[in-house]
Amino acid sequence: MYYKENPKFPKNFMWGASSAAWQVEGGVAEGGRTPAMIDLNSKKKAPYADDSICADHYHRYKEDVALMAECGFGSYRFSIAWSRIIPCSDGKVNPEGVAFYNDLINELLKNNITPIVTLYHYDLPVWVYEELGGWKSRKTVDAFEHYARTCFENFGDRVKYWLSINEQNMQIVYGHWLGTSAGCTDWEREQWDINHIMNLCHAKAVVACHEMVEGGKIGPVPGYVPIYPKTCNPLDQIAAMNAEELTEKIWNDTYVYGEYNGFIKKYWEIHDIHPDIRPEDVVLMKSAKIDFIAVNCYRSNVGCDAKPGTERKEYELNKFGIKGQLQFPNYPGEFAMDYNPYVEYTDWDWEIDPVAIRYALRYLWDHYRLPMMITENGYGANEEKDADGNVHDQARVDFLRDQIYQVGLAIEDGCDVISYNPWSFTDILSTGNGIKKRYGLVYIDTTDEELVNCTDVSKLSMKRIKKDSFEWYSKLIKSNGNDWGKDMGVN
Ligand code: BGP
Repeated sequence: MYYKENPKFPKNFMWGASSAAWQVEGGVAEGGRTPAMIDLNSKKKAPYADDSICADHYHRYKEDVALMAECGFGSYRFSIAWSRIIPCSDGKVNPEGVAFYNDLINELLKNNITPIVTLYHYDLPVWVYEELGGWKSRKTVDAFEHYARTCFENFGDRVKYWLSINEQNMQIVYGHWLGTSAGCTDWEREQWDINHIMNLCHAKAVVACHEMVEGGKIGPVPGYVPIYPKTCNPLDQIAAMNAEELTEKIWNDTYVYGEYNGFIKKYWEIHDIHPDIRPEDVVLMKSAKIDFIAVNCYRSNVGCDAKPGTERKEYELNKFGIKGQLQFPNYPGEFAMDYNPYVEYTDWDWEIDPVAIRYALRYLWDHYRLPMMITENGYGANEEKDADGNVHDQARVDFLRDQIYQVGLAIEDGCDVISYNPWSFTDILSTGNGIKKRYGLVYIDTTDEELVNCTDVSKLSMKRIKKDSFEWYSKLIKSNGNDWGKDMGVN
């Protein structure tokens, strides 16, 4: 179906928004939480703020949940900070950490908001890195299993939707940017060992969830960026397929089929890479049957032929929000990427491409036939208050409207989609651009400068200001996707 005026969303469709502990909570040294590697990584992103305060959700979660309820939320996707629950290598459970998430979960349920909980969103505890060897060590699999089981035991009576690992593919593909490569001297090789350890952690969590959580469902959270061929040159098509394999498909195949696909096995053989995959790992991975796929989708990419012998160029993200600073990769003999002349770009050179999300849902449904939920999608922008003290974010309204419309079309195409949770509810810390790159439906009245210079968080206003997108989204979701607003204009 190409076009439908008003696509229908299923009854009981869950509308909400999404966050991650290290990007929303703050309170990093409170309630018994110990440092995470991402705290250290976030300090490397100066002049932007680190994750010490973020949106101060740790202290203001009740106010935030009240706003979610006012907006009409049916779901909220957030993550648990591993080092709040298990702060040290002795494995002891931190009651204060458990109490914080119990309070948050209970507050959500009181407001009829279904919690969708990520176990791991980039925040490896420092003790796991220093004392166990981090992602390179098999000891981390046991530690992760203990952490996951602790979460299921303490929250599984009320939380039924669980997510294992956020964007494992991006943690490998952008290992330096996200800090996954800490301590590695030969990333080209070591990334595959780390990836395997992550796969084992994911599998352990899936098995434990099914064993411990009555009615519990669990899935992975791939970051999905559809890759279109630049032209109908068959070589561009193959390049796009190579890019698809090496940035996302090999992960999705592994989650769904419980084994590495032929493409990656051959890739390892050609590059003389030998991850330590043991017979018992193969059994574990096969036994971990996921219930759904959670999809993070913001943009698309264009793949094109990269001739052997041409100069290798790495993918360089746009780090400062000034258009034109992104560098696309050229991997000779594999693939290159390029700008897409058919779409607009954000200030960070991310493609504004609503059709990408329909493509993602169609692709994943066609390949894997599993229910899907959108756990991230959104518009990151430089934003300030207007003279009237409000934030008129028409660009975000346009972005969300066009994207949600395409989700609706994917549902009309026959895809099984159960929930939509854009990134993010309030403004929160971005992975590399502090609070300057804003995604929220709710503005947080602060700046990176204020956060960097703050010595006492209780003195900050951190006022929550509902943006225009909040009001627009509220109407849409309260009507279960019927009231698009007067400016409905579809692509
Ligand atoms: C996803 C991550 C999130 C989030 C988002 C936006 O890949 O799961 O943690 O930050 O991207 O990215 P950024 O903050 O870099 O704009």
